[in-house]
Amino acid sequence: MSSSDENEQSRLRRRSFLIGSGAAVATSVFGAVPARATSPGAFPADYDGSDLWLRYEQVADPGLLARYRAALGAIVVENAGRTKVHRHTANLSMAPGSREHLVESTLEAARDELVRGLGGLLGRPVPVQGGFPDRAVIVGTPDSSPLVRMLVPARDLAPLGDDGYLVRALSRGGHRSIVIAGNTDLAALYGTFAFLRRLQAQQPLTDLKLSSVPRINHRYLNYWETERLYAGNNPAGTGGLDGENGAIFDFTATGASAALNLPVILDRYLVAARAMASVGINGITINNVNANSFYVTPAAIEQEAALADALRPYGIKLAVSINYAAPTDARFAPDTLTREELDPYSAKFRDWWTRRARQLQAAIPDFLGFTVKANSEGQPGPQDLGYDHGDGANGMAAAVAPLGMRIFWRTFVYNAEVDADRLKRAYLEFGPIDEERQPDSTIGRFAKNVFLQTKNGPLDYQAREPANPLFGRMEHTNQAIELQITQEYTGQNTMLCYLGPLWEEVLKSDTYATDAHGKLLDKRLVGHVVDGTAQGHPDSAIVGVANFGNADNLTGHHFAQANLYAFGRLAWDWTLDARGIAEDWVRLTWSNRDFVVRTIVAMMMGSREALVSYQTPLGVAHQFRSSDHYGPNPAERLARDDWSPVYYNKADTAGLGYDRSPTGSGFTAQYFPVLAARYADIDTVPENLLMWFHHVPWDRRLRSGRIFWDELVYRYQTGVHYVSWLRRAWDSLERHVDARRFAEVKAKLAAHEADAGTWRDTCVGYWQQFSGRAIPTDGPLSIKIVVGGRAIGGFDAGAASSTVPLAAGTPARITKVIPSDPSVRCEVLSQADGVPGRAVVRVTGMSFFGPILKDYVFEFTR
Ligand code: BDP
Repeated sequence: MSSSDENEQSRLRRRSFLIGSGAAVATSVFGAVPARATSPGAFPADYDGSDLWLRYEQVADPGLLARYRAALGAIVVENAGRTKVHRHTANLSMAPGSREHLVESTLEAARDELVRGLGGLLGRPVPVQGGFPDRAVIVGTPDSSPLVRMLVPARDLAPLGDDGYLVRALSRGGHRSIVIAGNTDLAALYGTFAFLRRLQAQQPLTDLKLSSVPRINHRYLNYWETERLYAGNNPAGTGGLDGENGAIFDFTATGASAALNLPVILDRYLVAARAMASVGINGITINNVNANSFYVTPAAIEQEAALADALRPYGIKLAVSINYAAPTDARFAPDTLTREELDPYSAKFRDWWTRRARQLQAAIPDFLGFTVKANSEGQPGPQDLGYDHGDGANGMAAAVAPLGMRIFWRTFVYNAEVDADRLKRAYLEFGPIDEERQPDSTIGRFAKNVFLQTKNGPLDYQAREPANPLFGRMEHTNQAIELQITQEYTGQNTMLCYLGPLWEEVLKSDTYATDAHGKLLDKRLVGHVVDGTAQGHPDSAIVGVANFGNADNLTGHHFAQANLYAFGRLAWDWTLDARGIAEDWVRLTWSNRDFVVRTIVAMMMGSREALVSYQTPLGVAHQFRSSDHYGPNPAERLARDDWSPVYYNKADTAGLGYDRSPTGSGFTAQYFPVLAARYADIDTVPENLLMWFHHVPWDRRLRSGRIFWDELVYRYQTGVHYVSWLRRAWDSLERHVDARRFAEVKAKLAAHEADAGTWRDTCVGYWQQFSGRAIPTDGPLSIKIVVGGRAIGGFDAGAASSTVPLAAGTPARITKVIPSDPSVRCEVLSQADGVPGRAVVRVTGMSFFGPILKDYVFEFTR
C-alpha cells in the first residue's frame, strides 16, 4: 500500500485550487483586493511564529466548528503510559518557566498533542477518557489498545509496516469514533499529526479514511550548528545573543544562558521535536559535517543523552558528525592514536571507534551512527594514508556494525587532482568502488551498513542543478540523497524562496537509468533510486541540512519554516507535489482564508524560479561572493580555481558558460546514454541548464526567438520584477495576517527586492564587459509612453528611473501607455506636477513562473 488516500485528498484539493488560482493572483496583482477584510487574522497580533506549523487556533467558520465539536467529544488513548521510552538522564527537566513539558512515552505525546490540538481548534477542552465513549478520537496500536484491536481488522494494519498509519471515521455499536492506528506507537503518533493537520486545514471529517506509509526508511536532518546558520536570535540573523551561539541546541552557552545548557531542556527543543515528528522525520545528526570532536567527548555525550531522552518519545534518534582523525585529538588523551594509526584496516583504528560508539550507545541506546565528511574541503580522511573512500567508510562501518549502527559517508568530494572539471570528480572516485568485483564474486565494495550521502546536484546546493550523476550509477551501494534546507545559496534569511519546487524537480527527474543489458528501468526517477525501488535496495534514506536556530520563529525567516515542512513531507512521500505541500503549510501556518491561501501559495510557487532568474539564469552556476555566499561576485578569482565564480562562468567575448560536452570536459558522459546525449548537444539541452553544459555564444538564437544576450538580461530583469510583485502581493494581505509577522515579512521583502536588484545589476554589468552589447529594451514589460502627442520608449526595465527630456512647451503629462506585450496591464500611478517632475507607471504581467511587476519612474527634464 502506498500513501494513496492522502495523495488523493491532496490531488482533489489541488485541482480545485488550480482552477481558482489564476483569477486570484490577478486580483491581488492588479489591486482589486477585497475592499474590506471581513475579519482580522485569527492569530494574536504579536504572534512570533514560534509554533511553526503546529498552530491550533480556533476554527473560524461557525458551521465547521459546530461539526467538529459534534464529532470530537473525547480522547481515548488506552495504556498511554505503559510503554515508557528509555531515559538515561535521571533528573531530566525543563528550564524554569517552560511552556512545553516532557512526556515519558510516544502515546503520551500523541495524547497530549490531541489535548492541545483539539482544545485549541475547537475552542474548548476535549476530555481524555477511558472506556468506549461516543464521539471519541481513539489512538493506539493493536498491542496498546483493545479498542483498536476491536475496531481495526488486523489485515488492514499489516501493510502499514512500522511507520505507516491509518485514520478512519467509524460507526460501531451505536458509537461514532475516529480511530488513529498503526503497528507501533510512533506510527500512531504520525497518524495523530496527520489527523490534526486535516483539522488545521479545515477539511471535512465525513467519510474520513486516510492511510499512509513512508516511501523512505531513514528521514533525517543534518543539523549544522556552526555553519550556514541563518536563524540565530541576533537581529543580524546569524549568531546568538546572551551567551548563546544561535544554534537551536545549547551545549556550551555562556553568561546569562550558562544555566540553560543541556541537560536542561528548552521549549524550543520540544517544539522542534513535535514539528519533526509531525512530518515523519525520524533522525537528526546534531552537529556540522566539518566536525568538532567535542561531540564525542564524554561530557558532550551526557548532554546528547539528555537531548535524545527528550526527543525519543517523538521518534527522533540522534547521530553525530565525526572527524576521521578524531583519534588523534588530545581531548581523548590518554586514549589517542598517532596519525599513522588512522589506517582503516587496523584494529587500533577500528577499536577506537568501537569504544566511542559503545560510550554513545551506553547513554543513547538507539544512537544511529556517524555522519562523515572525509577528504573534502580540508577534512582528514583515509586518502591521507593512501587509502580510498571505500576503505575508510568500510573501516568505520566495521567498527560500528556490531552495535547495529550505520555510517553516512558523504560523497561531496572534489579533489582537484582527479579532473579539471570539479563536477566529474565524485563519480570518478566513488564509481569504481561501486563496480569493483569482490573476492566472493559479488559486485561493489561498500559495506551494507554504509550509506553514501550525495547532494542532489553535482556541484553544491545551487538553486538549479542537473541531478547528480551518481543517482542510478551506484547500483551496488546504499545511497542517501542530501538536500539543503538552510538557504545558503538561496537567499539565506533575507529572501523568500520556497524550495519545494526545487526538490520536486530533483526527485522527479528522470535518470534514464538502464539495467545491465542497457534496457531502461521502469522506475528510474531520482526518487525511485533513493527509495530503493529502482534497483531493488531494501534500505533507503534522505537527509536534509536543517535550518533550525534559536530565533523566535526557529528558522530566521517566517517563510523558511515552509522549507523544513516541505522537506519532511517529501521525505515521507517524494511523489507529493510542492504546490499541495505549500497549500497545506499556508493553511497550517497563516490562514485558511481562500484569498490568503491563494496569494501566499502563488508567492511561494514562483519564488525559487525567480531567484534562479535574478541570480543564475539559464544554467550559469555559483556566482556567489566567497565571503558569505549571499551576494554576487561574478568577477571573483580565488586561490582555489573551483571556488571561483570565473571558473564557473568562463565569460569571454565569445560567450558564457562551462563546456562540459564531449568536446569540452566530457562530464556529460557520466549520465546514462539518453541524458548524456541530450546534455551533450547545445540544441537539445534544456535551456534552464544551458550553461551547465555549454559555452553559449552571445548571439545564439534561443527558443524565445531572442538572442542569448537579450534573453539573459531579460531573465535577470524578470526575476527582480517577480520580487517587486511579491511585495505588492504581501501588502495586499495586511489586514488578513497578524501584525508582527506581517511587518517582519514586509521588511524582509524590501531587502529581498533591493538585493535581487543588486544581483541583476552586478551580473549584467559584468557580462556586458564581455558581450559588448547594449542592454536590450524590448522586454516583456517594456512600454512606450505618449507625452505631448509623442511616443517615447526604449527604457531599461532594470533601471531605477529613466530621464525623459521634453521639448519646451510640452506638458509633462502621460496621455497613454503602450505596452509591447498587449497582455500586460499598465496603470499611471502618478503624473508629474511640472518639469522637472516625476511620473510613475506600473506595469504588471505574467512570466513563465509567475506574476511580474515593474514601477517605471520617469524624471521629466527640459
Ligand atoms: C558547502 C558549505 C560548507 C559545507 C559544505 C559541505 O558552504 O559550509 O561544509 O558545503 O557540504 O556548500 O560539506
